[in-house]
Amino acid sequence: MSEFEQRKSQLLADYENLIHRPNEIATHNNGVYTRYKYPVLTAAHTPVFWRYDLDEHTNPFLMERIGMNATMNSGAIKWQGKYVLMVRTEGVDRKSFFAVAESPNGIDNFRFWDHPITMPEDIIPATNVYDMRLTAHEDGWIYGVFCAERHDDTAPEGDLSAAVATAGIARTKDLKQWERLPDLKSAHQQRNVVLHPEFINGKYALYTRPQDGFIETGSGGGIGWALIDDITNAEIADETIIDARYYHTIKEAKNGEGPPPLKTEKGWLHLAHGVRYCAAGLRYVLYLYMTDLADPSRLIAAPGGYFMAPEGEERIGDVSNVLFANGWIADDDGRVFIYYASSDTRMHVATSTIERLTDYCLHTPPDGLSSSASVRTLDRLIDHNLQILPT
Ligand code: BGC
Ligand code: BMA
Repeated sequence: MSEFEQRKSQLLADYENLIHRPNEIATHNNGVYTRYKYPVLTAAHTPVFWRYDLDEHTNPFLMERIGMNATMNSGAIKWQGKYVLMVRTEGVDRKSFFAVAESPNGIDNFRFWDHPITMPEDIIPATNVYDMRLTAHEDGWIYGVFCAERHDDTAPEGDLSAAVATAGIARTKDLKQWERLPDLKSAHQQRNVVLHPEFINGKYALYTRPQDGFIETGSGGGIGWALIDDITNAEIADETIIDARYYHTIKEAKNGEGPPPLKTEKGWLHLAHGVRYCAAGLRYVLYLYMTDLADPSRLIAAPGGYFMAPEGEERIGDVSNVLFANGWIADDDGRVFIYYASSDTRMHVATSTIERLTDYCLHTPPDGLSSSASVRTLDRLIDHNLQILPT
């Protein structure tokens, strides 16, 4: 066998081993969720035939021709019995695109479909698209709402970082062919926009995240809520804040809805991210909250603090100290698969159940917003426990 052929078979064999590596439950368990030892997707999980030209005539050195940098912030859906991720895949050229990876069990054996998604453009093409939320809407379509980013041409000459974030909207019946609808019209820039799965008073409902600038939310007070008359020409008329940012909390600087909320007997269960500033930059953690079943814009539970924060290797990556989630899947048996990305680099899964997550939301003490309130809350639990524990 030629050297070329040998390396090629090695590459393909290593790849199959990686894809089929069984995942394992991580030992540490706090009763709320279970982490897994291995990421479910990394850049190395993208197909070999995306990265290498496998033809000896055109690539005699068997070099990587198109490098992949990261697989992160993925939408999720149970689709034809498979656990499907809509992966934000990022090339070494810093462009993100969407690609589907599916698994038979939700925790390992994720494999990419042969081709990435070809997403039709809106009237003004975007430079970068990312962080898609998949919503199976009761109107029968599967919607993908994602961030569409363009350079801000009103910025002073030479400022190449000024950008405008809008919500791109597309829909599909098969996750392959997409119909692009016009981007969301909003008085503010928008990132982290999510479509609610049900009609509310006959209208589409969006979780929004108004922001004054591309990075800074400024006057944008948190996660918003807006009813939309026509999804094929979506425009925000009124927007109310349903989950506010707050001084000296995990969501002081920004917050944003994660995946579409899950409907439970006790209310809508929401997964979101909260951001705070620190000397190391921005720190992104995940948190949960619940809203009323009949009125999903009414907050009914806000457990204090974070639900998950970066741990171990999760803390390090292209943008370190970040957990971000925009996909989860609830199975009929109540199991929940939480797909989260660490440090803008790789995808992980954590599992839990609707029962545990709602219990967590309804019985975790809320943030008392000061050190003395935190001590009072802690003392109540300590006193309760000391009555139970043998002296
Ligand atoms: C990046 C996103 C990031 C955003 C704000 C974009 O250019 O692609 O990952 O969230 O900037 O920092
Ligand atoms: C953004 C998000 C994500 C990213 C995060 C950290 O604001 O929308 O794309 O994971 O910052 O870089």
